[in-house]
Amino acid sequence: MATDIQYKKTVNRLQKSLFDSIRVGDRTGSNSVIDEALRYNIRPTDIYTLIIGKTLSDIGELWHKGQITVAHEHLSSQLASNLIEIVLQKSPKLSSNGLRAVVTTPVGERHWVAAQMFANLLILGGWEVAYLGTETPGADLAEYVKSTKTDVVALSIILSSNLDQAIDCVHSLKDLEESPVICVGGPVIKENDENFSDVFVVRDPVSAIDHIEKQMGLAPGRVSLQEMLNSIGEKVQEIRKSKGLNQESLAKLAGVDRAYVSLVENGKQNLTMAALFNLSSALGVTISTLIQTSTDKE
Ligand code: B12
Repeated sequence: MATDIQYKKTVNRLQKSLFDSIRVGDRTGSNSVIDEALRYNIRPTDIYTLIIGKTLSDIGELWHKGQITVAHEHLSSQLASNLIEIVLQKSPKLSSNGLRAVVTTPVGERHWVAAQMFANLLILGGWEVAYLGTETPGADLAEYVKSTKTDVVALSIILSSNLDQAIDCVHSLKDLEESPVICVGGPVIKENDENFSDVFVVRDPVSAIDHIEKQMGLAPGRVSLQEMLNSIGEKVQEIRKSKGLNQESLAKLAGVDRAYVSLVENGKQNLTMAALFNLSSALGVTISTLIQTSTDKE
């Protein structure tokens, strides 16, 4: 199982490769970096924030220092947008939670990357999401939310000059008879801003989703089938190695093929109850040890 250190090293390496590819506008190269990240089971949130987001900030620094033109920056942003969608298409999604969200930015805010990422993270979490792109006026946003019976609205604000328009959105939404849960995020927002009272003001997308889901009464720590299979595979491999067994010997003890053990360890085998029972007995642990996910432990 990848340790935290290995995981972080892989994330840093992939971020550097992505920067090198995106900087020269290499679409194929940047797609392969994201494919590799998915193969290494890097979490979508980390691919978004630590790999793609960090790369765009680094590209932004070059632009800021006048080392690249805005044309280069635009190309980087377009490539990033494509990668954000690839992660969405290729990652396991939770089953529908029956809730609707809208994600957008207020008028004046043309930075869309964070909003697109947040929209996709909600989709992966089982939400039905309308991502409206940028610059939705408050009154129109409220009208849309009312007509679609939207449960949650998330706004991304990157420039402080757009705070007034964000406040306008919040007021329009709060004036609705059935006002949605509102969440605003971005680098310039302040938790104690009285204009955002009764609004979730959260910078980190993962805590934002946790907050929203708690507010909506959803059970914490839901995982997809694929995440569960990956977690079982990692657990089996970790315990097997700690007992000094190779895949062959574990297979013999559990009465299965070596190839089966390999598939299980790579999260590629949808296990039956009998297989789980045999593997856990061969490893000398209970079934619940194997099926406990990292979220259960937190
Ligand atoms: C790309 C980019 C652009 C592109 C935007 C297109 C696009 N791709 O979205 C373009 C060229 C259009 C642009 C224009 C401008 N930009 Co610009 N841009 C950037 C750049 C390089 C990357 C932004 C980005 O996508 N970052 C990656 C994302 C993932 O990070 P993030 O936005 O910070 O979001 C994270 C958190 O803040 C949070 N978050 C954000 N929103 C939300 C929402 C929710 C609900 C939650 C929970 C969390 C959350 O989660 C994200 C993940 O961790 C940044 C540089 C940088 N260091 O970020 C400058 C930057 C943001 N831009 C800046 C500026 C000044 C401008 C311009 C005013 C420049 C100009 N003179 O014209 C214009 C303004 C345009 C406008 N009206 O909006 C400044 C902002 C400084 C400030 N705070 O005031 C920055 C920081 C560059 C700099 N160092 O000066 N920009």
